[in-house]
Amino acid sequence: MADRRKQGFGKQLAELHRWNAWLVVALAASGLLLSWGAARGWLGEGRVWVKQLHIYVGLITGIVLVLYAPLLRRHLKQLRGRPAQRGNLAFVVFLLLGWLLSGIVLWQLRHLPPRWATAALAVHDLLTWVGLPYAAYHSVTRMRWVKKPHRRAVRTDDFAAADGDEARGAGATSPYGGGLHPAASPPTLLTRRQFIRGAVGVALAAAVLPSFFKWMGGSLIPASGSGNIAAGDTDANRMLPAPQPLPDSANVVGGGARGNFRLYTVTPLPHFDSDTWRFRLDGLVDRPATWTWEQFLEIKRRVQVSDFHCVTGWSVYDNTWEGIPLTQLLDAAGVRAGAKYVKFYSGDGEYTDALSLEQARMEDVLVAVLHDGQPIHRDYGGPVRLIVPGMYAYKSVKWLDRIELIDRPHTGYWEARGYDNDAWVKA
Ligand SMILES: Nc1nc2c(c(=O)[nH]1)N[C@H]1C(S)=C(S)[C@@H](COP(=O)(O)O)O[C@H]1N2
Ligand SMILES: [Mo]
Repeated sequence: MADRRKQGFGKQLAELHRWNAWLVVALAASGLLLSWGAARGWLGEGRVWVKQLHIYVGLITGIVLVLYAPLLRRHLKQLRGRPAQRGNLAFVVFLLLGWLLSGIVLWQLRHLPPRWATAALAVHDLLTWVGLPYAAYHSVTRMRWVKKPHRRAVRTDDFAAADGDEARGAGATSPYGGGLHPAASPPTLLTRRQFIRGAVGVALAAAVLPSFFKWMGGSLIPASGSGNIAAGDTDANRMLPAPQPLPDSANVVGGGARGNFRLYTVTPLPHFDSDTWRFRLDGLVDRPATWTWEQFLEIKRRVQVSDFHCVTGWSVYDNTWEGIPLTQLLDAAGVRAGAKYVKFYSGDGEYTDALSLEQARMEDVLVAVLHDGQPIHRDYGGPVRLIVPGMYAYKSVKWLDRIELIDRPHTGYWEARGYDNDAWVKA
């Protein structure tokens, strides 16, 4: 009678564990795909679907947690005297809750202040850095071949058996009951299991730690003045002469950007040379114009400090941008009466976006040439990129080389692939 109940409980746990494992696999795969910058171009519209999938699967994990909640007390009781198992359980529940809550904030970020998204993304990423290697270690070291040969035959539906002291040995193969060695083990320096565990742990650490520390340095602890978009010798662009910063820009009045840009592109990275680079302003204007680099550098610039928000949750605060206010360029060109929208073209030949004329005339919309006193690096849109601080950064076209005044709406690159045309950042 009591045995039946125990067996039912064990089955329930095993079922939840299996569901949870597969959900985590699906979340890891979709999440890594989403965070992989280079995949943006070939994913295209698929990115928006993968994101939806990631969100739905995440919410289902929430349901699994809710179903598990009433079993928690009994599960903990069952694990009494097994601190390693309890620790594992607590850590897994902590991971899942952390992922879920930060994920909900990221999912709803358009309705929340950007600082929330910044914090949620840091949590989501950190848990992923720690949680995925842990999950990989957890599943590999519990695979049957890692166990002692004589235990290979034991099946996971012995969860219930793990409840009874007499069955602890058998429970060793289950995710809830492992960790005990038979007293009769021959005295070896390292058991086969310890060795494999150690090897798996070392391999995972070697694979993950270098990029983890890189991420720590960049995203988790946004160092002031670390702005990663300054052009160094490694800039693939060859734009001569270099633009000379205004005093406010040279002094970095914003104090230095806080946070890191994530390199996004939907094409192979383009590069530019001042000999062939041209900037055009045309369409419904009285005086269409084409500038060479040298001519372009003669246009009066201004310095602005503003925050930069990507709709995927990361932000870079306090950027000191120097560039030409778009409205100044528009006035110089003489916008015709029929013009209603402004279309922006990237020199990558693929990316475009658009603003209404009214939006384009907002005073902080900038055709930027310098960031924190340095030429904008090729990777981050140099030599010239658009900056629209009031909107999510998919409006901030990189490698901007043409502005066209048009009379009907234009659907930009990401908007055509499912992003909202309304990109306003809620303050
Ligand atoms: N040409 C071009 N411009 C672009 C993009 C792009 O992929 N190609 N991505 C946009 C998005 S979604 C963001 S968040 C920012 C990222 O800028 P960064 O690569 O300098 O970090 O650029 C925007 N402008
Ligand atoms: Mo973005």
